[in-house]
Amino acid sequence: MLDRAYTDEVTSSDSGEEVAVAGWAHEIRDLGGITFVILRDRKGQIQVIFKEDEDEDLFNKAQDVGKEDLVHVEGIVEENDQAPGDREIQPTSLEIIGEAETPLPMDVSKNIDSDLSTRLDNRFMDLRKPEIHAIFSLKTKAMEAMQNWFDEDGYIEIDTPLISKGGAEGGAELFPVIYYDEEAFLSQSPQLYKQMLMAAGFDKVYETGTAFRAEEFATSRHVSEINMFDVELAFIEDHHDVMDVQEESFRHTLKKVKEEAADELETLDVNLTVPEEEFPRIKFDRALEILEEEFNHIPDDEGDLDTKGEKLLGEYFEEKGHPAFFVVGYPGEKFYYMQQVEDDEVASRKFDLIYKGQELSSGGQRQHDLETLEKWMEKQEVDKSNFQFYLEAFKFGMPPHGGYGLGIDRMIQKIAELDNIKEAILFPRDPDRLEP
Ligand code: AMO
Repeated sequence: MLDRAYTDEVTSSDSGEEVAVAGWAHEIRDLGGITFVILRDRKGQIQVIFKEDEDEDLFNKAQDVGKEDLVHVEGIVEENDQAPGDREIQPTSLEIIGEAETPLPMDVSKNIDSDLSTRLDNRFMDLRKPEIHAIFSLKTKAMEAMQNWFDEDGYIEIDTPLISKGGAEGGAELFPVIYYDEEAFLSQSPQLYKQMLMAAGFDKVYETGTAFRAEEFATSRHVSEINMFDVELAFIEDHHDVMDVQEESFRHTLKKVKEEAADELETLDVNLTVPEEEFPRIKFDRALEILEEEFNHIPDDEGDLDTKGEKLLGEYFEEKGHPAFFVVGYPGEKFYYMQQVEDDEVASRKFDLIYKGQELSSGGQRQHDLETLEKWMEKQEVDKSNFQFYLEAFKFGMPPHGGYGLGIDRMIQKIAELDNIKEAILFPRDPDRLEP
């Protein structure tokens, strides 16, 4: 390994010590006989000072360093309260490991904002920015916290196939792939497999995976390839048991992010509040009433809340101190696999979690009775022949169960307060973007 310390490991108390660092030239300042190179690695920045009257050769070498060149510096740490972090390096050697071509495809300094499309076109460069690093460091901590919650509660981590014969959610949103000599599809959701594992006696499972949606969209909250956190649990009473799991694990995640990603939140300028009170659980019909009464808004789609509806409801509940709430009991017609509430033809045991005015997850209690499930499939004109492998699992003792799928990218978007979901994904996919 190259001898180097991270910049955050070098402090003013190391004054007089020898150190080696490696990083990109974030800024170069030329003051006549003195050149400052601000070197950036993923942990921070450090100033390196080159003085012509102290080491002319090294000073001349420093003149060749260009912005975003990758350099390795050895030297002595000096305390300096004028320098960022109150310390700097007096170099004894300088090596340019990787030169950066000019002009740079985009500027990496914070004060020059490129538009999102340019940033995504040059994503490796965009990802060098400290505030973008903070998003992914925060995501690592958030997902660790989330998974810990489930691990500690005895859940089994699963991996389900990403290539399948059909989709769980509907035919139009599938990406076809050629699988040997037959057509197959990229998975939209692990849902059917999660359910089959309930019949396998796994009881409680979670999966951090990928889902693909071939929908047409041009919004700030959709992508074609989603990072998804899926959960399923058996022997439930009803969908409230599933919401309890979603609520507790989400609150735990927010709490851990606030504690353990405090630096990242500061870099992102986010003041995160952890909702301690119970998340309100309102019925779909009540959500429509609030929208009409308070905002004179009627969603476009009869059986769903539209983006504007979610946003307005978000404002309504945020004002009452609830950034997170559930909408429960959507019209069931579209969801053959959701359990219907008795004597209520329109309400299903489906719920959505809305956080800061955006849907983060969707789930509910499933239909576990084969006869009723098949009845709903017929009613919704779902071709049962594509689902035989799934229906088999209901014939040999399927426990009552439910679960949900949480959009990880949307969750990070909302926690980090990013305008666009794509900022929360390293290399996002949308209908117009297949590279980088
Ligand atoms: P659903 O289709 O609502 O439900 O998806 C669950 C969650 O995934 C996220 N999501 C998306 N994020 C970005 N871009 C998209 N195109 C996109 N589509 C979905 C959202 C959404 O709430 N099978 C059910 C889950 C279940 O019941 O277990 C499902 O996939 O945050």
